[in-house]
Amino acid sequence: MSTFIENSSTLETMFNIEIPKVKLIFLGDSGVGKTSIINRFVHNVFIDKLDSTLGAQYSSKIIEYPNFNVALQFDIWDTAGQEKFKSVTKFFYRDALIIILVYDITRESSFDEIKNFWLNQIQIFGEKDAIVCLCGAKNDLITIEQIKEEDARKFAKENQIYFRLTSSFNNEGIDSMFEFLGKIYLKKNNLVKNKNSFSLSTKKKKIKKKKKCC
Ligand SMILES: Nc1nc2c(ncn2[C@@H]2O[C@H](COP(=O)(O)OP(=O)(O)OP(=O)(O)O)[C@@H](O)[C@H]2O)c(=O)[nH]1
Ligand SMILES: [Mg+2]
Repeated sequence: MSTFIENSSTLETMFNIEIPKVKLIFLGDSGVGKTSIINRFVHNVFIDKLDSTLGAQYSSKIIEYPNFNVALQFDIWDTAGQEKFKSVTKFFYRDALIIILVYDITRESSFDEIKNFWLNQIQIFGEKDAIVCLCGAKNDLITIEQIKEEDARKFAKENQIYFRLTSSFNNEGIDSMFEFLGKIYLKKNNLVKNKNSFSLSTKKKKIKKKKKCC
């Protein structure tokens, strides 16, 4: 179980702790649903007719992992999928240790682009030890899917990347995708703390207790 914390920036000063941060980038063709996933994760909203992202956009959110006594801040970069921005996107790969590659399950061409373009780009510009996840978006539209889950899963396995299905519309698979990738990042970088260390939750509880007795 993990908890999600909005308004992350003041937590470190409030509780005098250092929260590990990871840069995460979203890649994929225009209209596949990258911004919608981020909007759902960060603000829990779905906007039906979104404008295409221009350049790139930053947002952040912290997930707390009470079982690991640690929290992790995701510094999220949403990139623009439009053709004219593709050459700019490469500047965002630097230090991105989590990469989410998004395709639209109802649009085969968006999956072909992952195979023929985005994976190559990651190999050229991406950090060598980045955690990469293939994400099939718009899973609420499964009745008109063009890419079968088993084919996408097989492709991910062959390329040694993780795989997740999401729907921003239904709020399905999004929190769990971030939670899952964050957990892999924490373990890979030995950031999981032992049970006796002083966690954010412990600090919050102590502060609450103090308030009661004063
Ligand atoms: N049914 C359904 N529609 C979705 C979903 N996610 C996004 N959409 C629709 O797809 C459109 C495009 O989504 P965006 O999130 O803007 O796509 P994007 O990948 O950020 O596109 P660019 O910014 O152009 O790169 C949205 O306006 C929504 O109408 C989803 O989970 N289900
Ligand atoms: Mg966008």
